[in-house]
Amino acid sequence: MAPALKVFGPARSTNVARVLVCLEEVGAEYELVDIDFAAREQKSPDHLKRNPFGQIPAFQDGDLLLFESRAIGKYILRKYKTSDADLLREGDLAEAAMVDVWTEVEAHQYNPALSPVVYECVIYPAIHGTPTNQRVVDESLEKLRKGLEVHEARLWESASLAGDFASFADLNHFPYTFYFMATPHAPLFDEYPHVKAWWERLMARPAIKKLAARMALLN
Ligand SMILES: N[C@@H](CCC(=O)N[C@@H](CS)C(=O)NCC(=O)O)C(=O)O
Repeated sequence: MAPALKVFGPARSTNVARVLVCLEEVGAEYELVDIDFAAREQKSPDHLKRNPFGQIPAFQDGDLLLFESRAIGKYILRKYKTSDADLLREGDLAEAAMVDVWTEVEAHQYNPALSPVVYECVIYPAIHGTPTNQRVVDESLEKLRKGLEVHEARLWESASLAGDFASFADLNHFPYTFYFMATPHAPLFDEYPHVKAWWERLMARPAIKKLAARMALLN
């Protein structure tokens, strides 16, 4: 029987990978349904029912259709929470709040600074064949340095972002940082030893390792 959960979009897409990491962390069965970007399938009427912005990922659990990768991730972690896989910490108000804080930091501080470097150095050259816009990269790296100082200070205090436990907030950093590490700017992380050590611990998680192997680099 086909698994009840469906994720729409390829595993190499960063926002799809964010969802898949959560599924792998909880060990849920799922079906990955490809969306053909060359045929603009993401804008097709069928897909717009799943994601009204015509984007990936989309997610289906029976009659429930969801979009927005972070919201989908939270749904999965809530539904399949166990004592071994408790990545939202909703049983503890303060811990859950710290997971929320660092999830917001990833979405609104870290990702907007780091992702343009990934688009300019990895994704646009691979998909559109366009050269890297160095001005965009330089401006983004400057913002990223400021953000990494905050991460460094936090990870000097605790092993992971929300506390001394791995959480959804850590996982969310994985997809774009994974591709950032394939750019010429990866050595930037060496300047932040606690961030570097945290990243290496994240990369050692079995779910992350599995996804990293599937996110075939776009070259
Ligand atoms: N905030 C959304 C962003 C989704 C997004 O940007 N998806 C991109 C691929 S990574 C997409 O579908 N782009 C195609 C398009 O906009 O037509 C999420 O986290 O799910």
